[in-house]
Amino acid sequence: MGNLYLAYREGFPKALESTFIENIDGSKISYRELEEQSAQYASGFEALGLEAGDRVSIQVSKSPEVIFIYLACLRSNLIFHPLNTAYKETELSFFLEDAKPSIFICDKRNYANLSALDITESPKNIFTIDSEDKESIQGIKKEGDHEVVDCSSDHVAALLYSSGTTGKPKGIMLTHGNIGSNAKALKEAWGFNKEDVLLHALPIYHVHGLFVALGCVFLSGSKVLWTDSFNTDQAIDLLPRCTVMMGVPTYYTRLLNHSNLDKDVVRNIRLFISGSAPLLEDTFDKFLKKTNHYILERYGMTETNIICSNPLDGERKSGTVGIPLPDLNIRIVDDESNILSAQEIGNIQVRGPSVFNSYWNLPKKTQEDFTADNYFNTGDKGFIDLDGYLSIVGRTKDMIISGGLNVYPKEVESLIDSLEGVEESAVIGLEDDDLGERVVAIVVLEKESVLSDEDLISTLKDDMAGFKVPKSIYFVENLPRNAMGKVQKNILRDIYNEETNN
Ligand code: MCA
Repeated sequence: MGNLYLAYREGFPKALESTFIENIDGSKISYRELEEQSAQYASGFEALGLEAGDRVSIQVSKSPEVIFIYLACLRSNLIFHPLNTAYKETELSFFLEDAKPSIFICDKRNYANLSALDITESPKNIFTIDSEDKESIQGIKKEGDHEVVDCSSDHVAALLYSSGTTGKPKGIMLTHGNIGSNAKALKEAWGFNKEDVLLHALPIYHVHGLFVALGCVFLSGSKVLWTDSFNTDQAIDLLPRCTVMMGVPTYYTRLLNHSNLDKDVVRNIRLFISGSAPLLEDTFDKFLKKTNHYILERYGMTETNIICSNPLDGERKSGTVGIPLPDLNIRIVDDESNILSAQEIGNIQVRGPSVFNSYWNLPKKTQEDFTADNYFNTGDKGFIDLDGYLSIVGRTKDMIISGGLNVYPKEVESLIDSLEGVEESAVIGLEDDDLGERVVAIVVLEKESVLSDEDLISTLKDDMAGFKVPKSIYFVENLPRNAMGKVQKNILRDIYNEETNN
């Protein structure tokens, strides 16, 4: 496939004046601007001396400028490294220390705060995103044509981090081929075409909003109605002008709670897609009743891109994530690696062109997570039914999915346990009508400690992205443990789900 930019470019409309993005204020960005702006940034990066494989880290609010920079990185064969805007200094320090970018682009607010970062070597070039600043990245742009750098589909296009059940977050390297092959498969699977108008309310620092949503748009030359974040009123206003919406289940439950959601609002929609977290059958059923639409649920992860999808034509089975995309092989194995038959529950493994090859600088971890025949262990448990549809029934890894964002209890527990006055903690996910699961902590305090839940929560907020911070804290004398001394989180989940649901 070569450089992914060229593959995207082939999908752009012939008339480059066609709209790529329409903003909420009615202003528009054409495909021609997308092409010109990405060329100018790419020339600017090259003039700064950046070379193939250098990292460009970016932590800024959602804006079309980020898309120009993403495409510029592809054009110049640089590695795009987007960061969640919720990350605090400690988290950011880790990512910059690990990725060692040549360029870091941040919001003005964070630029003033950079001295607080705990890193041994600062990126050589640090810019803000805002055009008015004298340190703005926009100042590097160079007018004129840019020749897209030739590269193979195995070159790394993006670095995205995922935390883990133990240790520090791992950088997942996604190649031009990983991202491009998946975007092509999804465009076909979901029937994207140039008449489509996508409601884009997702963040663009994850696979979902960046590669899945925009990949389908680029390859079909369709249009995006663009919002900075998911706001239910805004979505209700925009939906009549859209043909496709992609979102996490929280978007759908919030739409269902809006009094104006009805069949008329969705009259032009041909497809609602949900992913990043399990869609409850109740949400699927209520949405069908309210709108006549069967939400299409699909399954993916940062390491693999999208693996399975319910069909565009054919039965969308609620409670399943559909069938594997073409070229992706899925198998269910037991703990001894024996391959299981249909209907049998086991560990989900996947192999295919969209699956990453290795973690950034972690060869041993990469080896652990792949089998000898190159299947990736997803860490999810599930089964394939007799029609070939996959259902996810649990996880082997201790992870919470809150509003489509992964939270690793171990990371939150480590921070809580490091606080003065805390003896130990257990972090669990409880059922939540809005977020699917919400993070809560069960904490044992040291004898004399007078810490309150508010104290703990506000301290945690200083050092950790808000979505990871427990929504509530419960104090106990002891944590329940099994004979091996392991905390029995299932018991805690039962107790507190019951307590908070009544
Ligand atoms: C924000 N907050 C959250 C979350 N988001 N708390 C728990 N879980 C969350 N997901 C907290 C903030 O810290 C803040 O706390 C308060 O909620 C309000 O923040 P705000 O940003 O206004 O929240 P929101 O607008 O209500 O956002 C919730 C959201 C958003 C709409 C569900 O998180 C979202 O858009 N999620 C989508 C994530 C996504 O794209 N995931 C894809 C990754 P305080 O008030 O205390 O400060 S997975 C992926 O890419 C794979 C490949 C896949 O399969 O898709």
